[in-house]
Amino acid sequence: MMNGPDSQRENSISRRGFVAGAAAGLASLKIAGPLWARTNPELRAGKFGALDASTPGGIDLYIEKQEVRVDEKIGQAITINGGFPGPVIRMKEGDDALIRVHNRMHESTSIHWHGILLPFTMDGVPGISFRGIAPGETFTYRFKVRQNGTYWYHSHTGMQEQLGHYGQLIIEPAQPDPVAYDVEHTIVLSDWTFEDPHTAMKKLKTIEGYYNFQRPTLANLSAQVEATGESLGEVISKRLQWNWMRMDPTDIADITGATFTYLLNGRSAAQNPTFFARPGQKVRFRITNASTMTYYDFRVEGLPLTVVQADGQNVEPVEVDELRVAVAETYDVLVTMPDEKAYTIFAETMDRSGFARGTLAPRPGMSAAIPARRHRPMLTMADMGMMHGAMEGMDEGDETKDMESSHGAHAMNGEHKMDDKPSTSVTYPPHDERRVAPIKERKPLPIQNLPEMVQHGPDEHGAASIAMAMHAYRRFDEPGIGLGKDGRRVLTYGQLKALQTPPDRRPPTREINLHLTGNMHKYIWGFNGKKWSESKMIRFKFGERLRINFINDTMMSHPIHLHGMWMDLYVGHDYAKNPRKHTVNVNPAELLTVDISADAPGQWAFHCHLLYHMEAGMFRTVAVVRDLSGEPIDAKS
Ligand SMILES: [Cu+2]
Repeated sequence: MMNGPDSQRENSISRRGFVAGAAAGLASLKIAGPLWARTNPELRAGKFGALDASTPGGIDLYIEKQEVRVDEKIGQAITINGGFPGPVIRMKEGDDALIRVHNRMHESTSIHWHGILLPFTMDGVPGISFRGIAPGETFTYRFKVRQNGTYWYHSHTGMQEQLGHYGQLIIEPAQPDPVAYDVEHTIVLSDWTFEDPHTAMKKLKTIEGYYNFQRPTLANLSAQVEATGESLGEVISKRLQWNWMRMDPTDIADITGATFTYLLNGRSAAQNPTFFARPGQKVRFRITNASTMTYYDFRVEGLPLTVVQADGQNVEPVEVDELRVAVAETYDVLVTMPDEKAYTIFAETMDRSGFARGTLAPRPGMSAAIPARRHRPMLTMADMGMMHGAMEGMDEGDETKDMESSHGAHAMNGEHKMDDKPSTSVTYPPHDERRVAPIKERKPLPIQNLPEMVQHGPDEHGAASIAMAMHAYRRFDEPGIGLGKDGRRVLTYGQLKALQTPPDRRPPTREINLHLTGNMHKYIWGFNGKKWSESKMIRFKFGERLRINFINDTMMSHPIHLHGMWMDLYVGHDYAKNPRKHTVNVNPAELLTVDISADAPGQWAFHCHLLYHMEAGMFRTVAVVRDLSGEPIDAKS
C-alpha cells in the first residue's frame, strides 16, 4: 500500500509551480529510514524497511494519520511513509530534487524544506508559498539543490509538527567533504504529547504557566536556599521582586515534561536507541532539534564533542563538552569512540523537566548510566533586561562605548513599567544605551525603518506586548541559561566561525529593528507588539544587503527562522567569519544582529520556531520585491 503508484492527479498549482530549468533531469534522491531503523532488525521488518533503496525518478512521501506507540502508550501521529520521524531524505548538491508528497489524510498538509534555498513556490508554506496540499492530492516539489549539509523538513500546516510530521534532510557536498569521519548517525530530537496540540494551546491561553509545575512554593524555599547558597532573606526578597512583576523565574519553557515525552529519533529515554561505533572510529552525529517547544542541551557523557557544522554550514572545528540546540537548529559534531564501553547520549531539556537519551556503543545490548539531572535554572533579573551592571561577564568600558546614535536603543523608561509595581521598592537602573550601540566595524547606516516598524516608545506596544526588558545586551559569548557552571565547556555562538567566507559579505545599507514581544498572561506573541493578523509584510528590496537587530523584550528564548535566505549572524569577530544560519536563538533581553542578502524574490515566512508562539502570532511575511514602494506581490500568481 505504501509504495504503490498514486492514482491521484497532481493538482494544478503544482504544475504551475514548476520552475523552468528545474524540470529537466531526474533527481538523484536516495531515501532511507532513520539509521536506527536500518540497523534494528525488528524495525527493519516493519515500517521503514521498504524505503532503503535509492529511487530513480524522484521519491514519494505518503502523509497519513496513524496510531503509533510512544513510550508504550498509543497515540495518534502524523506519519510519513509509515513512521515518525519521517525518513531521512538524501540529496546531492548540484542535482535536481524531485519529491512527490501524497496527502492521505482528511485534512490539508504541507512540507517545508527548512533551511533550503529554493524558489519560493517550492517552500511549502500554505498561504504564502502555495495553497497547501488538499486531502487526497499530490504536490510535486522540484528544485535545484544549491547547498550541502544537514537540514530537516516539517509540516507548516496548523500544528501538525507536534504530531510527528518532520524528518531529516542531508545534502552531500559536490566538492570533497572537509569533515572526515568513519561512521555517520542521524539524531532527531523532538517532543511528543498525547494531548491534542489545540487543547494544549487552549490551556496556555486560559491559564498562564499551565505546564509550569516547577514554580517556587513556600515548601521549596529551603531547597532554593540550598541550591543558590543565598540567605533565606535574599531568596524571599528575590521572590517578592518576581511577584511584584507578576513573573515567574522558572518560566523557562511554556510546555514542559508535565505533558511532553522527550524523544530521540522518535523513541523515548526508556526505549534507548543505540548507535554503533568501534573503538577508534570517528562518529559524525547529525543533530536536528525538531521539537515544537523544547530546547535541548546535548552531550555524550564523558566524551568531548567537536562541532563542525551549524545549520548545515561548515564551521571551524571547536571542541566542547556540551551544546544547546535551539528549536529548529541543526549541528554536526564529531566524537571519537575511545574504547569498548557504552556512552550515554544525553539531551537534557533546558528547563530540566526531562531528557531524551540514546546510547553510543560498540555492540548491541550495552548501556551506560544515565547522568544525574541538573538543577532547573532560574531566570535572573538580567534575563529581564535589568541589573545588567551586575551581570557576570559583562565588560563595562568595552568598545561599545563609542555609541553613535540612539537608534536601536531600548527606550523603556520611567513611564513604561509593569503593572502593580510597588512605588517604593524596585529601583530601575539609569537608562544605558551602550548595550545597544552599533557594532564597531561599520560607519553609521541610514536608518529607513519600514512603515510598520514602530519606535519602541511607552505607548507603542500593541496587545502582543507587555513591558519587559529595559536593556538589551549582546550575549553571544554567554553559555546560556543554566549552563556553564559545572565545568563543562559549552558551545557559544561567539565560537562559531564560518569555515569558508560565504560569497556575499557586503556591508548592509539598511537596518531594521525588530523587537520580540509577548504577553504571557494572554499568551499572545508577536514582533514589535503586533501579532501576525495585525501586521503588514516586511519588505526587503531584491538585491539589497540589510541588517536586522533582534531585541528580545521577553524573558523567554525565541528561535527566529527566516525562509529562503541566510542570516549572517554577528558574533563579534572578523566579519568574514560570521556564521550563516537559518535559525538564530535570541536569549532573553538579548540584542542580536544578523545581515541578510535579499537574493530570493518572492514571499517568505519569518517567524519564531516555537510552534505555539508562531501560532499565537510571532510570525511575519517577508516580501522580497524589486521596488519597496510597490504593491505586495501575490503568492498565487
Ligand atoms: Cu517565540
